[in-house]
Amino acid sequence: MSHTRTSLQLCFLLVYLSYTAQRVNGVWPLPQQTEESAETYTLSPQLFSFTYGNDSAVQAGCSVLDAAFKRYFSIIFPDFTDASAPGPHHVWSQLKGFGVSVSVKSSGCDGYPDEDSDESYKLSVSEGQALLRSVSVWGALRGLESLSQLVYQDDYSSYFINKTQIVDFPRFAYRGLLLDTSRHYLPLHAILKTLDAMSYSKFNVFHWHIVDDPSFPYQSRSFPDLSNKGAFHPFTHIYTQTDIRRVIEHSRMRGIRVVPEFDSPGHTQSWGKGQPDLLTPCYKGDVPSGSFGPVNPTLDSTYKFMGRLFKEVKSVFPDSYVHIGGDEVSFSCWMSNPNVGAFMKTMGFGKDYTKLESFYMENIMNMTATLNKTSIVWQDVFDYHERIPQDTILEIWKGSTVQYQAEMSRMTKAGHRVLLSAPWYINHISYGQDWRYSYAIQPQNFTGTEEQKKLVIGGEVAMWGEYVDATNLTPRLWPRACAAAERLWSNEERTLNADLAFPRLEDFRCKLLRRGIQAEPLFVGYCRHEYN
Ligand code: CP6
Repeated sequence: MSHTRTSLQLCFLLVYLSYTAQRVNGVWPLPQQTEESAETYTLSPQLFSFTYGNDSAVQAGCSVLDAAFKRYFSIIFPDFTDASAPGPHHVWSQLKGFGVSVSVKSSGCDGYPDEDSDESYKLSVSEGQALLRSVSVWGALRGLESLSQLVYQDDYSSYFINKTQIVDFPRFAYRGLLLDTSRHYLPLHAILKTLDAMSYSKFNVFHWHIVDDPSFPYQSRSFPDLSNKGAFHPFTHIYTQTDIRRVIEHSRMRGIRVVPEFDSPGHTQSWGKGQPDLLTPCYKGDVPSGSFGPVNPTLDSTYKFMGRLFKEVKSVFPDSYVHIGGDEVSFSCWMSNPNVGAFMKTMGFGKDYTKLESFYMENIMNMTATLNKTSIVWQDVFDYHERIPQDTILEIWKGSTVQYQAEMSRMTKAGHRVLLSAPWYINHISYGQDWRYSYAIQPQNFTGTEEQKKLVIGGEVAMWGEYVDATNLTPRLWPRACAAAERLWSNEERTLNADLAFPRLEDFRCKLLRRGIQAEPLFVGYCRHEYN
């Protein structure tokens, strides 16, 4: 009896093993529609090619896709080198070729992705070929990513892909990730690597919280003293204009927008070192105490400086959005300063310092509007300001689920577009599978009309930098950020169950390792190719 049971179990085990050896696979984040069949094709790197479809509006010479074909070839065939290529042609002749034909409907390879980019694509994998169709090159990039995730290897390192049909598009247009390069400087390679990993999860916005209280690493052309005096180190811990161009180009090649944040009037201690008279002198009694508070909103010179800074920012960062902060402004220094008091009186603000704050932010928002930029501000600005320009995007970072849902109701009722970040502060860590909390978030669960729900343009994973530098950035981000990536890309109904997502995410984490991203484990287990 026990003998029979054992062989029965063994039989199941073998079936299970042969199944997993074939395929644990899938695409992360889950495509909107996938039809997969058991029909399997063998791929060989020697006979695999990417081509532009005859009817494609973009052809060879398209910078974005030419480069993507090279990248994805290496991703799909990670252990292929010319040296490992079999020489004699009779070996090849046993293998069939496989061509990926990419057809893009509208022309344009040299531009930047932006808020209205079409990221949809259709992918059809059949015998000997894959057809990838998209409206824009940005959609083609998303399709190439999905295609690369469909390819798998057996224990003998042969490559396979199954017959598959995918129809896919993002649920939300804005799927962001915030990096904070002020609390700790992140070297260029760490930022570029993060951009690579973002593209694997179909994130499309890099929110660069580039400066803050502790350091000012942005090397400004107009105001070089900001980084000369405000960076942790004036030569080694800065982002030069060349560095920034590299970040923007690396992002563009992956369909990722770069939205810089120059946060003011709070969070600006480091600005004061290189820009005299910018910050408010705090007073102790009748005399300046020697310490400084937020940006001084009472001086013309402040607005002249901010105007020139944002004019430069516009010339450096091509995206139509710019983040202007506006969070966590402490009033105590403003309150201590008699000149600020006199200004309050002149302006008729009484003792209401939120009015002063509003006055300042209004000036900044007018500047960015004049520069044809859409402003993003932290939720604080909405909380203290009665009338914000209608097209300002509000980013929610505070509160419990109940609190931020109420906030989203109010903001969208006022007609503002909103971004949700509060539940995705993944700089916070805890013991266990905290990706499940991120996965459970439903950004449109709040009281409001369909019109209001449409004003949720997406969300952001935030990696604040107080306890994060290049040593721990990657494992803290990945695979935890992937949970939000799926929430922001995929169909809500098809991704309700985290237990169903778990094996797919485990598999995706192994893919990240295979691609050189040191993603931390989700739980007990192993990857077939462990590269750490
Ligand atoms: N820096 C800036 C921060 C934070 C914010 N703005 C922050 C606040 C609370 C937490 C995490 C980050 N470090 N400039 C708020 C948007 Cl828990």
